[in-house]
Amino acid sequence: MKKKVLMALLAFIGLAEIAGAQPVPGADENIPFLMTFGKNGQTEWGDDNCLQVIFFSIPSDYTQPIYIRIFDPDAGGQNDELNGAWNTKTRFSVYGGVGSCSNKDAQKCNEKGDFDSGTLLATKTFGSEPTYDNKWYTFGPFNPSEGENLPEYGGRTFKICVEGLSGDDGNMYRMFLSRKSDDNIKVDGAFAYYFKYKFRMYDNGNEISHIYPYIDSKVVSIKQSNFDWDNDGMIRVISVCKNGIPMKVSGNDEWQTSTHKVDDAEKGTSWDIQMVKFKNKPLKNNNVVIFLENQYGELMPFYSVPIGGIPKYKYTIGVKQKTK
Ligand SMILES: [Ca+2]
Ligand SMILES: [Ca+2]
Ligand SMILES: [Ca+2]
Ligand SMILES: [Ca+2]
Repeated sequence: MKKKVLMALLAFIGLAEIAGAQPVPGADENIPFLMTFGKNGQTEWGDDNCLQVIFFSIPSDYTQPIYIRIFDPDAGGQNDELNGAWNTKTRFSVYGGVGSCSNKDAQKCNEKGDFDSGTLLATKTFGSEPTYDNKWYTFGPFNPSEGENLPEYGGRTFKICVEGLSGDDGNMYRMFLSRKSDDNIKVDGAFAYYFKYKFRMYDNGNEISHIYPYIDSKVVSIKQSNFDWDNDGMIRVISVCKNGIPMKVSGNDEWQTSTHKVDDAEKGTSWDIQMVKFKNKPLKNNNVVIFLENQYGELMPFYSVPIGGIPKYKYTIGVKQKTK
C-alpha cells in the first residue's frame, strides 16, 4: 500500500473511533434513511434499480464477533413509503469472502451483473411485518475473518445487498455495525463505505445532508451523477478551496451530471458535498440517488465519516486558486 494512502487511513481510523462511524447513514451525513423500492416501483419515486449495496470495514486486528443490525427492515407501518397497499418484499443479504466487496458490479449496484459475488453468510426477506416495524433486526454473529481482506479499505470487509424483490412501495431503513446482538455498540476503527448511495432526504427545509468523498493523489476531476432530485434545492461542494461550488441537480425521473476540477490543495482531504433544500418549499418524501466517478470513470467511494475530518474552506487557499 502506498504510504500516503496508509497515512490517510490511519488518520481516518483514529477519527472513526472518535466519531462513531458505524451507523449508516453516518452521523456526519445527516441523512434520515437509506431507501430501496420493490422491483415493481416506478423510477420516478426515486430508486433507479431497486438495489442498494453497503460495505463495512473492520480493522484487521479485531477478532471478536460482529453483528450487522438493520433498523426497520420491513416495508410497512412506520417510516416507509406506501404505494396502494403494502406488498413489497425486501431481501437483506450479508456477504464475505474473496471477491465479495472488490467486485465492480457490487460497487456499481449493477442488478444485472455479479453484484451478489462472494460467500453468502446470512440472508432474510422482509414484507410488511409489525415484528420488525420501527425495530432492529440483527444479522450475525460473524467472525471478522469471514470478511474479504481488503487492506486498501482498512481491513476485513463485508457487503450488505438490499434488493427490492417485488411490490412497489419504498423501504426506508438504517444499518449499524455492532459488537452486540441486542444493542448498537461500535467496533473501534470500523467504518462503512459505498459507491452509489440511495436515500431519503429530510422533509424539513432547514436540514442539510452531506456525503464525503476522499480525494486521493490521482484524482484530478470528479463527475457527479444524481437521479430524481426533483429540483429539491441545491447540491454544492465545500472543500479547503471551494466555497459552495454548485453541482447540477436533476428533476423528476432523470439523471443529471456535472464535472468538477480537483485542485492540488484538495489532495489528501475530503470534499463535503452538501445537499441544501429550498427553505420555503421543501419537498416531502424525496428519494434520491447519487454517485461519483474520477477522471478514469472509476467509481469513487465515500465514507460514513469524512477522512481527515469535515473540510473547512480556507479563505487564503481559495482566493489563491481563483486568481491563478
Ligand atoms: Ca404497494
Ligand atoms: Ca416500517
Ligand atoms: Ca423499512
Ligand atoms: Ca425524488
